Amino acid sequence: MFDDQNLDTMRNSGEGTLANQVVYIDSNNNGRLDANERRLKTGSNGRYTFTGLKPGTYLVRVVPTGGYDQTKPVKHAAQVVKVAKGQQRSDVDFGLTRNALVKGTVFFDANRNHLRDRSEGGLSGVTVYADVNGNGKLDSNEARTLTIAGGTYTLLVAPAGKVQIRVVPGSRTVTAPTGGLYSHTLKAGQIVSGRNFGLR
Ligand SMILES: [Ca+2]
Ligand SMILES: [Ca+2]
Ligand SMILES: [Ca+2]
Repeated sequence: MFDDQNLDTMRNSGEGTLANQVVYIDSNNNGRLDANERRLKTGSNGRYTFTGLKPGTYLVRVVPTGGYDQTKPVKHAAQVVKVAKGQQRSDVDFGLTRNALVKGTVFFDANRNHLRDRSEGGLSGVTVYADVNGNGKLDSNEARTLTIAGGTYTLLVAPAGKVQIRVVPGSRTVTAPTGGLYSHTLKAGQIVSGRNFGLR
């Protein structure tokens, strides 16, 4: 079990393991932990081990706690594990996260119509940030990112929660969205796209 901080469903360098998360064998495949189903908790190294399984196919799931939710497998799917006689499997990993992602584009709104017209390009090097305290300013403890070529950005909100997504317009003014911000209450593991900003 690993801490998928950047929600990419892989364990990257710097991403640790998660202890005390419940793993269970969903014998009746109802997506819930029922009273008669085997379960255990991940150890301090993030590992779990079910022993004494008969050959067969098992659905393994997690019950994330502590503000985490599942990123791997995607869409809260189970790990489907086939076990032959005498076989050991050590590759049945889960990714969980407490974070959320917001994606979008910052564009140059040349005609100030609040929309991105075909001729209007993206702006790179613009700061987009998570205004956690809602004061309209980028504070030192608030997550931020820079738009790249084409004006796109990916902002990691850690941990997920209530947030306003804003840009630092510099010498420009924000023409879109109306009010200059997006308000969200982000859940762990949530990815929100299309949060675009216009600057002029
Ligand atoms: Ca990752
Ligand atoms: Ca079940
Ligand atoms: Ca702020």
